[in-house]
Amino acid sequence: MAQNGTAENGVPPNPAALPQPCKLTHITHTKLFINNEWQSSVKGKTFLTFNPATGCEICEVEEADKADVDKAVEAARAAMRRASPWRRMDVSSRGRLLNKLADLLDRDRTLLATMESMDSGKPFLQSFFIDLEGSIKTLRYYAGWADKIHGKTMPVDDNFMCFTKHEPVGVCGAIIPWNFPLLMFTWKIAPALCCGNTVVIKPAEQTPLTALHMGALIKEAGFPPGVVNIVPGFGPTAGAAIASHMGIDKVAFTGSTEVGQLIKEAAARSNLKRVTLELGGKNPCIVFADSDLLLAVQEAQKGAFYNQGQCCTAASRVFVEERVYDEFVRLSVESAEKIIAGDPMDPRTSHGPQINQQQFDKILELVESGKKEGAKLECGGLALRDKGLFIQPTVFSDVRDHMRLAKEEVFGPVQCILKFKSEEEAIERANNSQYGLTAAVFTRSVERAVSVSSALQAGTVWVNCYNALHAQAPFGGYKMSGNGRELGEYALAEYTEVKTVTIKLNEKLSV
Ligand code: NAD
Ligand code: NW8
Repeated sequence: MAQNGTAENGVPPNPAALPQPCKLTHITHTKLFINNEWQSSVKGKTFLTFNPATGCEICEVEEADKADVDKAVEAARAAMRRASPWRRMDVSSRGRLLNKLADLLDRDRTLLATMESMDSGKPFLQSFFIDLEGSIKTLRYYAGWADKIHGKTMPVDDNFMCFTKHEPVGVCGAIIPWNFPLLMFTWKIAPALCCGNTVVIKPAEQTPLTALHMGALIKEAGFPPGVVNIVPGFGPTAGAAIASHMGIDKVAFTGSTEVGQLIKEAAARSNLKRVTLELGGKNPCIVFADSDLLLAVQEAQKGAFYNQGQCCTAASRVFVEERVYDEFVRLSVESAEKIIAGDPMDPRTSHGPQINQQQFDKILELVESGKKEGAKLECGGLALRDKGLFIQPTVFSDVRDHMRLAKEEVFGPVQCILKFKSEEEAIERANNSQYGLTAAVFTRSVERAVSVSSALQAGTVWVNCYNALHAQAPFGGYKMSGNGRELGEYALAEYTEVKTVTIKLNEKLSV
């Protein structure tokens, strides 16, 4: 079976054999999670969260503001204090707690996938098979690291013993987006916790529900109070309070480049807290004439439309070699027209709604700009239905590098196809961007795969595949796509301070 729950040949599998969403008539956890307790916000404010497939409200959630972030930071600092239960815990027990949390996600998998789909509009089967799977794997991967984080001993001279310890940074702030609410939650907390830090995390205002359910699971797993604190709220209030907080030692952010710049500035102006950023991309996908063309069409399409195009990894500039260009466009359009959009809870659906009106309007505006600037609209380009925020999978050919469609992050289901003649030209144009998150190459030549992937300025290069993410492999951006790495062993460095201890030994007898 393919990752999105449809069979590899495009025929929907027998729906009875697939997991089904559960009936969710009541959301249990809607308050702030601070010190392992459910708390009302200081100002008593709340906000609504909506189902983007129907436009209906789901529930009201307590809204954190600066005063609530202060309380969360106080709890996180207390949990970090010398000789606290968290600090004294044997390191392998930390790993056991993370594995226990993974077990609880597995137990509540249907509930979490249903909640994630209601709140974000993702097709249920994608939430179930991709987001839940990725979240569980991320927790288990870092659970394994908890008792393997150690320093080195440096031979200096005989009069000293010199070694390093990898200590936790302290209180880690995290600000996450709405496109992968649960997955990003685990990408932030898992490496932070396995290194012994404590966390104050703000989910996106559009998608607070799975994060709040995680609060319940974190408590049930047995994490001590204050180790993870969850403060749902808005960016300019709760988010900004995290970025500029004097009691937070590091902040990890995933979201837009503009907000990433604000976070880094606020971090610099407050206490120079460490910053890791995972921002946007305008990711090139280069298809050579010697590639398996059907595979390239399928993967580039998955890259463009996966999660309704709302991925920082979206394949938004597909460069196709002249000789196969017409065929690639024809096959891409034929395949895009077959994508089934609709109710995210229906197992046949692989395309859901955009997250909100603002994003929906921005995407349609960029589609208009493409038409005006002379790109060729091959299919789609319209809103679907009168209810919910659906946009047809859209394919543009004849896109040119100067067009807005080729420069701006669309964050919607819009595939832009561009033509190239030579390898050198493709590399140069692919790199001609402020961004550098991911890139993909389709070719049957190993030599070409190796040399082109070396030439591309991107944190991840996929060869003959797309969106192939693994908990073991680092992920992050070159250039304005971000700073630092998430996942893999590399992420541990972002969550540890290195302490050098130098011990003077007794004078040795002279020979
Ligand atoms: P955003 O950057 O505003 O939101 C991401 C997170 O940052 C949210 O939790 C938000 O509350 C918070 N935030 C917003 N303003 C803040 C501030 N001043 N200080 C601290 N935190 C703040 O993204 P958006 O407005 O939801 O989407 C806009 C565009 O961002 C999208 O069209 C897309 O291009 C990009 N985006 C990228 C990703 C990604 O995965 N890299 C995810 C979401 C959005
Ligand atoms: C962490 C993530 C994954 C995983 C699998 C399949 C398709 C798309 C994504 C994905 C551990 C193990 C597996 C995906 C996820 C996040 C972004 C973009 C694509 N992740 N996957 Cl930002």
